[in-house]
Parts: sequence; structure tokens; C-alpha cells
Amino acid sequence: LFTCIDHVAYACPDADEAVAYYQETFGWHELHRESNDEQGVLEVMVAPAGELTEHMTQIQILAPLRPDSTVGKWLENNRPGLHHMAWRTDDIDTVSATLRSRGVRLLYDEPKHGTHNSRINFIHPKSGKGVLIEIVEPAKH
Ligand code: V0V
Ligand code: CO
Repeated sequence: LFTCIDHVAYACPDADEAVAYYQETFGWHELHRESNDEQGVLEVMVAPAGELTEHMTQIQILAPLRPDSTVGKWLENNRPGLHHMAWRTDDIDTVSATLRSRGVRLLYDEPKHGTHNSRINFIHPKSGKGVLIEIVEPAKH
């Protein structure tokens, strides 16, 4: 069903501050940044190398665009920390149908717009053994 862990997401109030820390202290590289209005987040992808290789896992640094967004509300209840992980697939429609047939609760009826023109959905934490899991089908370039 899945090919690799696409990203692990860290949520905090100030993405720029966290990205600078990753760059200056850990030597990570910023590869992409995007404001996703529908999700209410600024997301910045950082990677251990300056270019992505096929199955490289990125870290997605998230900050809320508005206090009433999902990440804004999450930060009211949690300290900055790990928010979700994302599993990559080539075919989110087939994966979604398969998981639904196995009783897994997905958040959206249809995939939504994600990073870099990907299509995304989420497995509810109740179906993820306490972890919020994103499913991501990257755009074909
Ligand atoms: C909430 N819960 C979590 C959680 N957030 N568990 C693990 N990880 C998280 N991040 C648990 C919480 O402890 C509660 O458990 C239960 O879920 C309900 O929590 P709540 O505070 O009432 O929150 P809800 O139900 O209002 O919202 C939770 C969901 C929400 C998962 C539905 O966060 C959501 O819609 N997430 C999907 C969208 C999203 O996260 N977007 C930001 C990233 P108990 O106490 O009941 O046991 S966007 C992104 O990643 C992009 C664009 C990308 O990668 O391309
Ligand atoms: Co994500």
C-alpha cells in the first residue's frame, strides 16, 4: 500500500524560528515552503540533504496561520512537538478504499490539497493507535 515515510511533522508557534534552528544547528536544508489556507498552516519542508532522493523522509515544520486552525487548537493543548507522520503512496484512491474496507476511519471523503500539489487524507488518531497519520500521494512531475 505504502512506499515510505514521506514526512514527520513538528508543530510549533513560529516556523521561521524552528527552520533557522534546524539549518544553523543541525545542518538541515529548506526545500519547500507553502501556506495552506484550507489546512490553516504554514508548512516548511526540511531535509538532511539539499536535494531529495527517491525515498528520503523530510521533516515538515508546521505553524498555525490562525488560532482556530487544527494546529492552533492543538498547540493550546500540547507543547510544541511531533504532530503527525505521513505515509507516501502512488495511489491514494486505492489505499483509501482498501483502508475503509478494513474499518479505518479517514477524515475526508475525498483527498484534499497538500504540500507541493500532493493529494492528502488523514487516518483519525482513533484508527491510528493514538497517532495522527497522513496519507500523501505526491504530484507526478
Ligand atoms: C488530536 N488528537 C491527536 C492529535 N490531535 N492525537 C494524536 N496526534 C494529534 N495530532 C486526539 C486528541 O488527543 C483526542 O484524543 C482526540 O484526538 C480528539 O482531539 P481534539 O482536541 O478534540 O481534536 P479534534 O477532534 O478537533 O481534531 C483532531 C483531528 C484534527 C485529528 C480531527 O487535528 C484534524 O482534522 N487533523 C487533520 C488536519 C491537520 O492536522 N492539518 C494540519 C497539517 P482523546 O482525548 O479523545 O483520546 S496539514 C499537512 O500536514 C499538510 C498540508 C501536508 O502535509 O501537505
Ligand atoms: Co503533513
